[in-house]
Amino acid sequence: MNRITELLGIQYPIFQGAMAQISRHQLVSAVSNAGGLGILASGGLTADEVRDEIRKTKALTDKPFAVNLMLMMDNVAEIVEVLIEEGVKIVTTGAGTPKPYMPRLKEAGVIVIPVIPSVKLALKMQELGCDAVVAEGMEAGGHIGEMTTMPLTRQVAAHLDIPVVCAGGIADGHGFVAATALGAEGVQMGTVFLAAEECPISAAYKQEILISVDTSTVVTGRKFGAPVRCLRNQLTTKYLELENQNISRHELEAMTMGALTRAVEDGDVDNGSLMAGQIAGLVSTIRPAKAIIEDVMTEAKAVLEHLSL
Ligand code: TUI
Repeated sequence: MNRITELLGIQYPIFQGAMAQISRHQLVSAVSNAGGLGILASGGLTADEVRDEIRKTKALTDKPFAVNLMLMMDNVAEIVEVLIEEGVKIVTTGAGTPKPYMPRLKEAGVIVIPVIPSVKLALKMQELGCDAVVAEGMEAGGHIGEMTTMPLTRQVAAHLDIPVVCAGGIADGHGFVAATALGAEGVQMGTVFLAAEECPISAAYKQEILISVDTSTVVTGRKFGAPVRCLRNQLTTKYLELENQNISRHELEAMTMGALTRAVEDGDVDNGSLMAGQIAGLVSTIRPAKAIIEDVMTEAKAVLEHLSL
């Protein structure tokens, strides 16, 4: 037991990252039923779709789960009301500050855990009354910051009084122990859950994760201050070529419009956006979410036993 498991009433301090269009009720309920924290992604959904996902999750698990607010979306206020109406107890946030929604969430007794990419933002979140933070390094998939996981996690843990969860580059017990050694009280993993049996992505996207290696990911959109990490494919190669020329952000955005849906739903691994973190090279088997979580904990114990100074 530590502050994270106690705060959230979960068995293991393992969060499943909220992946837009992917972290739906099937995966979320499997992770929560296995003793971790399943997190529903609201990115790209309408408030009614979020309500539907919450209800479907509740029908599949009686264990704690969370909903993630993607703060770049314009329907966040509406989603916040749905979460409160549906009695959601835990909210994580990403891609911005939850400040405007804090009074409403706290008045409703919701536990708020923002994902942050720097110590400065972590301190702000603590001041705002957040309950914990997820320090996410740029090894992660999707929308990322600039700090890498190790220096970020260590410095956030050294500066904050509230608990810290570490994300970005973790997929097994070794990563879990490393995160703990840096002062984190839990981990958040996304990429390894892409290969979960219950993860509802196309078979082709899953297969690309299984065959990827350490250097398979690239970061697009750096030039526009909106970096996104994905598996390298035809789309990212073309995007990076154009990014290096004087092409407008608008034109590039048109190219990536609907790209995540193409990967997740259509299995178009050439022209889709296959968001994944740098640890994808370690993920080589499809397992149930329960096995992923139990393997992390079993391996972490073995790693700890064999550590010596
Ligand atoms: O949010 C993420 N990762 C995501 S969101 C996403 S959806 C998307 N789809 C296509 C293009 C772009 C996004 C895919 N991946 N991770 C959490 C995260 N949050 N990383 C970085 C941050 C962050 C950044 C700025 C958190 C706070 C922040 O605050 C800035 C401010 O407003 O003060």
